[in-house]
Amino acid sequence: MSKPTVFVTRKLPDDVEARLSQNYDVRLNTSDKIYTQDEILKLSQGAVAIIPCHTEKMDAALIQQLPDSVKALCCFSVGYDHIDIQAAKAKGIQVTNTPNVLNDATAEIAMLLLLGAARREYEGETQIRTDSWADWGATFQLGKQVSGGKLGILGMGRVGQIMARRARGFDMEIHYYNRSRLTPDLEMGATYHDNIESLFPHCDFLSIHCPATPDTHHIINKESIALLPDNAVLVNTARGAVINDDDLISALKSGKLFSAGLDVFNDEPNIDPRYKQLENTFLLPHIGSATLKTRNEMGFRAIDNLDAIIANKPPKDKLV
Ligand code: 8YV
Repeated sequence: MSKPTVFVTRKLPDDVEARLSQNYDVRLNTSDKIYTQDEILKLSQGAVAIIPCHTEKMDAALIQQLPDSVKALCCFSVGYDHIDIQAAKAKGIQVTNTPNVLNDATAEIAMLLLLGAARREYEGETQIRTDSWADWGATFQLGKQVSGGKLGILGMGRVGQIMARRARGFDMEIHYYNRSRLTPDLEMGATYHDNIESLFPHCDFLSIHCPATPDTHHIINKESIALLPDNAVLVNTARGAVINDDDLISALKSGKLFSAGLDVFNDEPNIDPRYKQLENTFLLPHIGSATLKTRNEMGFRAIDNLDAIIANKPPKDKLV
């Protein structure tokens, strides 16, 4: 019997591609180019499933044109803002994601950004690399102390909870907003706020961990930034769409915010060039989940979901 065809939109780790090849006739993307929507449609012909990354925007128009052979979109990502899941549902296509397996890696990058933005990593490293470090000084390159500070977590899901755990290692006081309050065993002493107007004034540091949805679109804007204490540090490892770039850049320029650590942006990789001109930004190229261990686990999780769908069983991470 011939193997079902699966189209993988981007280059995945070797072990993931090898496991896929065992049971499927796989259309791999060896050059890792980003396909246009036309190419996605062409490469989907005859495929029973697609494994897309967040770089493939699968909007309603594209999903409606997918061949009828396609029964599943098994995302290689926890976020699924790139997929119109209602359009998929309407076409009878199941959609899955890869929750949990990237919690630790993403929280590591959030902590790196928090520390790097607070202690002015970019300026320090630039001086070393450009031979412009004059000398040590008692008032030279003073940063903002993280230990013992108040950390606000916007979105206390799986990544937010790990971030809180890591921050407790720095004796930080944790405040959070989430749609629903966590149970005390998960809250672990963190203070719950049932709206961001209540949360933001407590955030010497704010780390964003909520998904990009219509409700969270540009939730970081002039009005919400004004609620933060002066000199706050903002960290984003979630999605660029939660931030209004004009308003964040104004706050970084005016000194309202001490600094920002950003791993995700609007319109990646063509980010707002003004971020690169600011000295009080610490910028990374969307590498929250970029460890081999995590990328393998994401791939295996996507394959587990695919295997279940092919076997007519409910996939673990079914979105629709
Ligand atoms: C992934 C992410 O690398 O999983 C997500 O939602 O943002 C990233 O960590 C990327 O989405 C893979 O498609």
